[in-house]
Amino acid sequence: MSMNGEVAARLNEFADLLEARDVDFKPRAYREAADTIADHPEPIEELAAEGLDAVTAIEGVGEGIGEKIVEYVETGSIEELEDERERLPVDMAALTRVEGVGPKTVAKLYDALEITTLDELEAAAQDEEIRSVSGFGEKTESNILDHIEFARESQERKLLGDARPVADDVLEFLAIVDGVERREVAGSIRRWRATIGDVDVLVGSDEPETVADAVADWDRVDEIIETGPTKTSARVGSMRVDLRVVTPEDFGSALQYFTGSKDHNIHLRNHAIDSGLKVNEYGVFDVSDVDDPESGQRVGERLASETEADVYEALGIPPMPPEMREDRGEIEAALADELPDLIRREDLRGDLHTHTDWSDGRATVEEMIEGAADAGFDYLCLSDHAVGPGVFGDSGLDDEDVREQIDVIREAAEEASIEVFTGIEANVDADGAVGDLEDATLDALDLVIASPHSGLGGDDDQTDRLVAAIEHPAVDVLGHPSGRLINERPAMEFDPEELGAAAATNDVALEINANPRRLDLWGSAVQTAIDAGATIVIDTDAHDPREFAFLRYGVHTARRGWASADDVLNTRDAAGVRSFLH
Ligand code: DGT
Ligand code: CA
Ligand code: CA
Ligand code: ZN
Repeated sequence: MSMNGEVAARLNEFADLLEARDVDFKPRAYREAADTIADHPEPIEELAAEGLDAVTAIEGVGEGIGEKIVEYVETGSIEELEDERERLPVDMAALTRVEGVGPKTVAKLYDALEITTLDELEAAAQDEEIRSVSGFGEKTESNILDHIEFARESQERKLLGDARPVADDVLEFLAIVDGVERREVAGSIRRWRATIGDVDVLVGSDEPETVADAVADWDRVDEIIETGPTKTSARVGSMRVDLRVVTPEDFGSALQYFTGSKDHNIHLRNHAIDSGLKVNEYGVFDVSDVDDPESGQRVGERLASETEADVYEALGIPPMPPEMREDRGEIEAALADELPDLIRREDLRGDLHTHTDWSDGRATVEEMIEGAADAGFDYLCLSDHAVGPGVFGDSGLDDEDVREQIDVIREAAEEASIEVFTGIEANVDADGAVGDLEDATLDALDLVIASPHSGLGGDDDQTDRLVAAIEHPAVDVLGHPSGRLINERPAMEFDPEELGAAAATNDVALEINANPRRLDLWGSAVQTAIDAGATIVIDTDAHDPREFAFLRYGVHTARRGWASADDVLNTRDAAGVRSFLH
């Protein structure tokens, strides 16, 4: 795992501390550098090891910032940052996660009330102390109370995109450990939840000590948090990994139990009880008519434990994929023999939302096309940002740029082994208007994505805004519909059923944006939208060919939404996609 995220966090903290004491310009430069580094494909520690020049070669990283990065990689701290922290000794990252609380607010609350942590902030709001600080009122106070829980959760949960690679590495490591007969991830990571509390790993082995010793010696482990005969908890980077060892005979029932979700397991257990059975991490037991004469308790014959499929079958329930186990109707569907045939990675034939260096992408038109071909796609849509308000500075394409780019793409497409669609990602403004290009420009393109990028802060329902965008005659795809950035910006409020119905009526596909910071739409919203008749499209929003690898997060999110291949636009061939487009 690279240090890019960690370095970005330090730079952001530095920016916040500078902003807190009213320093101009610098905070913005630090934040932009932090964003670039967070997304940078090369490990920052490797560049720092090469020297300052390699670091400042990254766009937006000047000498001053570069030196701090090298200092951090070499020494683990930044002297100037430590000085700033002394001036304002608060948990800046946590406090500014509260919607509406910025660095300057943090500084004022520290000066007036000595608030340094989320807990102290919550206590002060509950005790009605904040309203007494000059410049604050009851509204701010209740706003803080409303948003503190989101802030707390977001500091505890990791992005799937950061956790999954760790889980993959653990599995790969276990493959060569002596005594490991079976191995699998469990918990939220196996269900591909968008955020992960900890990474659960299950091993089937008759030699638990050997396995525990091997894990403790693994060079990726930074700390052993606790270790016992059957469970080891370790810290790998910032991730907690819980590894349990069970006998190979118990592996299936343990896997079922530790995969969860908790709600799914509770429902399953109740179903078992109704059938005179008992289910736990050791198996399924028949307890209908067996009494232990000594204790008077019922004990039962073990019906299943070795494989997960055995466990479900012993309960009379067809097994369903882990992504569905959220107690959203999957047990009822299984009992009715109505489990959907979920989409798989290999069903997808192309990517319909990507960027190039014409806007804020990092690769050329040709590099993106080549990368898509290498990723095995049959087609690709290049959909750079259109001009308009949002977060892209002046990088968006205007009408003339679009016309020029269409020619460039057509020319590149002639050389390409895959089909290339011309597209644009236009901004959905606060009223749902899709700006700022001429209708003729939109009509000249193969595919138009409309995505909300601005006006995302509000709490009120945004269904009408999104439906208005869907109803725009040129729009083919609604991109990352909620605008959420996981742990950073909450999703806007909308009714997924209404959205799904509008999308179905207007032949617009709703996106699952596979970028792990977004995963937008998410499982439950996808499920509702599909039920309402909507077509889904799974896109990477790649800004670089390496980001085509995000696709798997989109596929598993679609599976969490019970999507089958038929529900997803980009399982069709290029001609099929074309016939869907306006
Ligand atoms: P996370 O780690 O917060 O992202 O979510 P999970 O689902 O991985 O939860 P975790 O790590 O606390 O526990 C792993 C699994 O163990 C969970 O999905 C289901 C099972 N489990 C844990 N506690 C309970 C419980 O109290 N009752 C039942 N039925 N199952 C539990
Ligand atoms: Ca877990
Ligand atoms: Ca756990
Ligand atoms: Zn995009």
